Amino acid sequence: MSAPVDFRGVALFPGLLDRAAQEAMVAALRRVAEAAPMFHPETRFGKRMSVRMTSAGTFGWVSDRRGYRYERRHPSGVEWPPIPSEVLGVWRQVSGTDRLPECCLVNYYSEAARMGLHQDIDESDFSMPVVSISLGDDALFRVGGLSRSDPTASTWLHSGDVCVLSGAARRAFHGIDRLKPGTSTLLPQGGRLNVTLRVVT
Ligand code: MD3
Ligand code: FE
Repeated sequence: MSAPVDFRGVALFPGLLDRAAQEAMVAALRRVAEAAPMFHPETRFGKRMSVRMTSAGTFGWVSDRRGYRYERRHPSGVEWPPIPSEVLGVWRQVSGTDRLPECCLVNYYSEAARMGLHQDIDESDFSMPVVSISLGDDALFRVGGLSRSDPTASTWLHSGDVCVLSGAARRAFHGIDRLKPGTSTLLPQGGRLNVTLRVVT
């Protein structure tokens, strides 16, 4: 494993997953989505998010008219499936902690989907990193500072790239502005899958 690239405090491991590893991860995520189908979360204002999501692990991230939160069950009432071993392997490789992730959030971006600038601050221990895995089409990732109005910088994330968010970057504002459709052949229908691993409690 080569040393990460520092991008505004985010540790980037470009191409950490080769094609075979990416394919195995997609297959594992398909099994997750069979047990816990992807859904479009709604904001508490009743607006549908453009990204579809599901989760694996003890907790999943959900959002609806009651607001957003971690839940032990999928909206259908079933428990979230276990985090795939392929995904846990990446966490072990890059997270630098012996704790295991409690939530594996899986985001699917169609060509038109985006994710507005936000912070991930629903977890209780910010000394625990977040690990993110990109699969499929290239995505324009934006990262700023600890205030929404801080200057931001952007970089493209490619299929197989892994990011580790720790230190100050763990609470930085970030988002996905857009995809570059047709840049990857990994997902037959195109689009992008992003996996984020978090310790919640
Ligand atoms: C920077 N996901 O799920 S991944 C999210 O590509 C999320 O789907 C985006 O933001 C995506 O919350 C960005 C990279 C990422 C993930 C978590 C972070 C960057 C982060 C947490 C803190 C700072
Ligand atoms: Fe986030």
